[in-house]
Amino acid sequence: MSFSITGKRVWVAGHTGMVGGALVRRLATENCEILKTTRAELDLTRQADVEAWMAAHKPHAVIIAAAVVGGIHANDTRPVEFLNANLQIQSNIIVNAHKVGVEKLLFLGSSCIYPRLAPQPINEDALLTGPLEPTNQWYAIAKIAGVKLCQAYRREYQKDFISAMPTNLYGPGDNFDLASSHVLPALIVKAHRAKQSNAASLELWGSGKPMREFLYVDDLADACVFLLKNYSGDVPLNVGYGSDVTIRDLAALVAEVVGFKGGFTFDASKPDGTPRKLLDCGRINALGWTANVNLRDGIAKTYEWYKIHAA
Ligand code: GFB
Repeated sequence: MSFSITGKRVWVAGHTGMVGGALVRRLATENCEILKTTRAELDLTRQADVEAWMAAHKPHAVIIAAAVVGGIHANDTRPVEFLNANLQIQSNIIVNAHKVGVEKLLFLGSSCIYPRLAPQPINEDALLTGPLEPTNQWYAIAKIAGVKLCQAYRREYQKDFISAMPTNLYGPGDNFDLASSHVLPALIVKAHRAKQSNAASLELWGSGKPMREFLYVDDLADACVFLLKNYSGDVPLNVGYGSDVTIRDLAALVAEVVGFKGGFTFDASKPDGTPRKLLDCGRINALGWTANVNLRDGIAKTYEWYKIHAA
């Protein structure tokens, strides 16, 4: 079953974020009208405001890229926001999408919704088969609820609401604040500053041994548009890059791209998080989508963006 977005109003909820920005870039190449709302115009945690805005603008399609997101430390220390604000944002949008007759909705989950020790690479069927990683359980529970709410609308009201599970993302528009960012932008900042100050080394959190898969955000945006058009199923589909690296090897690659020639130290007081989370992308690959931007090129593009906009 295919869905056409030609001539349709597509609301990118969360367009000021990294994922939303990439979606706007990608949708600009399609013949559709992109609806956007800033936080000042519409607070997505306010149910009545979301209801009024959606009733007034009646989007045909919605991509939920709005969420409270952050790296391992932010997740671990701000559990209320990661659980409650995400539940509010996604519920307000999904419930009202049904009310105003949205034809297609794409909810974005995250690879951290899978059990901490899920068999690798992680198949979609691993969902809810074991305990979650404690550092991001709050965010994971909210995202699992979003996936389930989409499935519930499919079952009870035959709505074409689907979900995708992206792996760890990075790219232009990322958060480069060391206290709340994910590892890849943090390493870009640390390597850039260490190079500028001729430091002998830069510090990594944890042991450097965990493995992570990184997907360039424009690849995710391309996958989202692909799924909007070509996927209509109950199963939340994994969207990944296809291979992973240790945090230590990622740091070496970032250092190479940035031009930092020093060494690395490790802060064992910081958590490692999940030992590994590599997604099995067999399902989306079989539909005809694969990632395009390799990790080195993606880091180089992100570093260029950082130097211009965030350094
Ligand atoms: O990207 P990250 O913060 O989150 O950390 P997760 C990944 C790994 O990099 C962890 C290590 O083992 C960190 O200890 N790391 C090393 C660092 N140096 C640094 C650093 O300077 N900053 C950061 N942030 N990490 C998140 C979840 O988990 O993944 C979210 O908490 C979300 O909910 C996201 O799902 C995709 O990959 O561990």
